Order: sequence, then C-alpha cells, then structure tokens
Amino acid sequence: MSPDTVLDELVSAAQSSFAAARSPADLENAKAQFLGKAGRVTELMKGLAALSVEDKKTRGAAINQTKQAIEAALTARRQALAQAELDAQLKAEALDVSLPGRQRSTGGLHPVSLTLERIEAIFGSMGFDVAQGPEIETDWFNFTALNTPEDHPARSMHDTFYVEGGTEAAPNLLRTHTSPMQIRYAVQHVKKHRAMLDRGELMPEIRVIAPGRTYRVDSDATHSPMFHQCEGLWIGENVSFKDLKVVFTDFCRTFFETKDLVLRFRPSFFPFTEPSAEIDIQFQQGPLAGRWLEVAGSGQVHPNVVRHMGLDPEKYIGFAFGMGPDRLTMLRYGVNDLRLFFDGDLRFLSQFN
Ligand code: 2U9
Repeated sequence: MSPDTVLDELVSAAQSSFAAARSPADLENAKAQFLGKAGRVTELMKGLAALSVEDKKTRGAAINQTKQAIEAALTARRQALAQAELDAQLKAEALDVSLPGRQRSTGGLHPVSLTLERIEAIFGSMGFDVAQGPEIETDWFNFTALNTPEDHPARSMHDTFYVEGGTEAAPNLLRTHTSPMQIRYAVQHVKKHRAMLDRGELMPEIRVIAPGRTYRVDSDATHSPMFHQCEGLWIGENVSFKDLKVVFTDFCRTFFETKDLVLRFRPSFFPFTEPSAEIDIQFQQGPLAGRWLEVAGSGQVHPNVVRHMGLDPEKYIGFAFGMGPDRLTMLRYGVNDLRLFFDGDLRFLSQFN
C-alpha cells in the first residue's frame, strides 16, 4: 500500500467513525482515536522523526492535509449533531399557537358573602363596628347572659347542638345566634372604660354588628342546620326605639336600593329584649310589591342583659336587632330555596359574579 492510500483510508476511517457517533460524547471519543495524544494522526507525526529532511517535507505536508481533512469531517459532524439535537428539542417543545387558549375561570364571592359585605358596609357607614368571634360557645354567653330562662325550649337538645368540652353545669354548644359575640364585645368595651364609669363619666356608646355562622337542629327548604345571622346592638345613655326605626329603615332602603319601601314594627317577644318587635318590609314596586315580608327581630335590650354587660340599666339603654343574611339574599335575588346556597353547585353560584 502506498503511503497516500494509507492516508486516504485514515480519512475514510475517521469519516465513518464520526458518522457512527450518535451523540457529542461519542464524537469526542471518536476524535481522540484520530487526533488525540495517542491518536493515529499523532502516531504518524511521530514517525516523521526517522525520515530525511526531504521526505519530512513531503510526508509532513501529506499528513497535515490528512489531519485537516479529518478536522473538517469532525467539524461537519459536530454541526450535524448539534443541528439534530436542536431539531429534536424544537419538535419536543413545539407549540401549536393556533390551539384555543385554556380557559381560566375566575372565582367570586358566595351570594351570602356578598350580602354580609353589603350589611357590614352599610352599618359601617352608620358608625357600627364589626365583631367576629367563636362559633363554639358556652351556655352562659349563648343563653344565660341573654336572659334565656333555664327551662327555655331553645336550650333543649332538639334545638341546640351541644358539643364536647364543657361541664354539665357549663356545657359547650354551637352558638344558636350571634348575640353571644355582642355580649363579649360589650363586656370588653365596659372593661376598657371601667375607670370612666367609676368616675361617673359617660362611657362612649356601644355600636356594633355581629355577622357570622350560627347553628340549630333544623333542616328543610327554609331551614339549614348552619345558617347566617347578623345582629346589631346600640347601647348609650339615650338610645331609643325611634333610633332603631331610623337606623333599620335606612338600612333596608340602602340594602334593597329603593326608597319605595315601607317598614312595619309588629309587637313580639324575645327573652333578650323588652319590648320586642318583628320588622316586616313591603316593597311598593317590583315582583314582591304589596306583600309584607318578615326580615328581622328587634327590641329594646332587656335590663337583665344590660346588667350582664356590666352596666347599670337605669343609666344605659339601647336596642338590638337580628336578621338572617340568607333570607335577605333570597329576597334580593329572588331565590326560592335556601338549600341552593349550601349545595355548592357552580351553575347556581356563578350567576352572582
Ligand atoms: C344582645 C342583646 C339583644 C338580638 C335580636 C332578634 C331580636 C331576632 C332572629 C330572628 C330570626 C334573627 O333572622 S333570625 O335568625 N333575631 O329576632 N335578635 S333582637 O338581640 C340581642 C342581641 C344581643 C346583647
């Protein structure tokens, strides 16, 4: 074999070896066999030492050409592998920009939460604080402080969920109304102003609403074992039934967004208020026009309840009211089944946002 044939075959061998490399790492291994320190081209170079000056020149030039041809083959294969890698990556990460976008649904507030926000905003604008607190209560805050007699039917197991953790004398229960929160708020308020009261000075008024979840053993189309309540309390030196009428009328007209609304205060009874009244409203226009709708209970806070707040009922007087945000939401939006609010069906709930 002539030396040139050996060199040509070396180039071919390198080309096929590079072509067989499937990855950049394979290719670098193949390169080492030809161009590395112990590679075949390097070995040929070493052989030059034994040649004459004249032969060195011709043979050296021929080996250099071979080396250049192998380097060119290497570069070409490197580029081909890089391109193949890029193609594969582009294919794997291909985006079909003509596909329709994935819909992202936005959440929204529950209709009853919307009502609670409205109630808080309206009473807030009339100077009422918002008090929130425990749903597990003691029987003292839920019943005794609210002047509910020991043998009152509301205290029975049929009406109230009793829970573990209390004693027989002081059982724990799920609050049946938010009134205990108002007692808590009032007791704190009185404590804060004890020094003023002791000096015979006038305490700042208590003006608070207590919205939240309440629980009773009851379940049908108009009753859910968990329901919402919002109660209000205003205690001061000279707060009267007249103030209750003004505040509640104003609230109803703002809440239902109509001045064409008449209120009726109908005598009633609650253990925690005396005198007491149910509040009915009548729309003058719209689908419910002319019907009297019961929306709240109310009354002048009972002297025993004022005493439980730590105040002298001869000096401090006021009113309280209680309403059901669930029912107010039904009236506002024309919903006829309370259970829809608690089924979690998005077809219903999404209509409010
Ligand atoms: C304190 C003192 C008195 C709150 C009141 C009502 C009348 C009432 C319910 C009727 C059905 C609300 O919609 S309902 O669930 N409430 O009728 N609530 S007076 O009286 C209080 C509250 C707190 C310290």
